[in-house]
Amino acid sequence: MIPPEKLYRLLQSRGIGLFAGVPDSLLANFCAYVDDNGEDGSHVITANEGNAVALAAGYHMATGKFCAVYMQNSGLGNAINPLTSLADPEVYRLPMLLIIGWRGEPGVKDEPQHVKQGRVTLGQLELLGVPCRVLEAGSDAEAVVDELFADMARTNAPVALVVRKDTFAKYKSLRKAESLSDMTREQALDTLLALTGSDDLIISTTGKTSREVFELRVRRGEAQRDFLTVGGMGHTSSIALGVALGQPKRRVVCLDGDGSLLMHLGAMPVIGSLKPARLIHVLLNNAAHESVGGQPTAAGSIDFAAIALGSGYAAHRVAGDPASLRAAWRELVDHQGPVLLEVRIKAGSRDDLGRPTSSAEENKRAFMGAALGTAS
Ligand SMILES: Cc1ncc(C[n+]2csc(CCOP(=O)(O)OP(=O)(O)O)c2C)c(N)n1
Repeated sequence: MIPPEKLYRLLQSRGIGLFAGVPDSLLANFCAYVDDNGEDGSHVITANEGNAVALAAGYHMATGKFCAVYMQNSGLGNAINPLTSLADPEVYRLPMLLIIGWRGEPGVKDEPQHVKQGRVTLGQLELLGVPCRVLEAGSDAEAVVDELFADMARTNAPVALVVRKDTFAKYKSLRKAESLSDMTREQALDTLLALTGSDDLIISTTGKTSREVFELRVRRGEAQRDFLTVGGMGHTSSIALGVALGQPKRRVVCLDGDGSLLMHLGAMPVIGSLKPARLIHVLLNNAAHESVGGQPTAAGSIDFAAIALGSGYAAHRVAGDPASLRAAWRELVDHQGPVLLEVRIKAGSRDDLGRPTSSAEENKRAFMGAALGTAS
């Protein structure tokens, strides 16, 4: 296995002066190392992967140096537009190194949302004309990096390092998680599920939130009927908006994460301008990308009341324990929406947390059954 430090130092020695990206579980040890060593401003966790590509473009133009942009391969979709119409040799020709975690690699068992993306990752890069090399535990990292930098010197455009599962040796983050409250996400979700009614339509966000919602339904002896946004991170609130527009009489509860909300924050003013009256947007704020290793988001110091109200939401409440959560819910539940309920939680989850046992399509059918009143 490759010690994260080794790759980090190697990249620095080849002219990488900035690291930027969105964390990935497969790259978690590397991301943690970068985070611990980027206090001097040489590391930025961006809201989405396209932002990181753009940041790399600006950094290169300002310094002549290069930025390493890390991401899960799911994030390639967010990056494709700035890669194709900004950094590409047919446009501005802006060099940068992409470091892409290869979830769903063919032959490696993974969750349904990663299978297609894993299969097409190398093909997507080829189609974009981005030279790429694969890095794995047994790779000669120096040789691979040198080949890639030779490609970058030749094209003066983006190149990619595609990283296989279990490539990096363990690295324990030195960062101390700052808890926004003592409530766990699972406690908050349990409290919220108890407050919702059987007629409410629930859409939950990517990562452990949806895994916990799935398990809580089992534990509560209730049928699965919530839409679990296992892929498409950042789009949960837009899915919820679509549901709210389609079913204006039903209460729609969007269970969002702070990383997810920030990824496509532009959805909020659109929700605010359309004013779906029965939409409750719940933000489970742990100020971290907890599902993929706990790397921080900017949400620890953001005034979500100002964002919500400034975006046209009708109200905002904040809660930090089950009692205040119940009180805030009571105040908001019949409020003319949309409303934002910010639930401050601590980072962390059960070690034995499982994954949905039903397929994504089964989940969709269960949700549609609840929405259309055809549930068995
Ligand atoms: C486009 C995209 N980028 C990155 C990921 C990897 N990913 C899955 S969950 C997650 C963190 C989500 O953070 P947040 O919404 O704050 O929820 P938390 O995990 O803290 O509950 C990330 C980065 C992804 N699935 N899709």
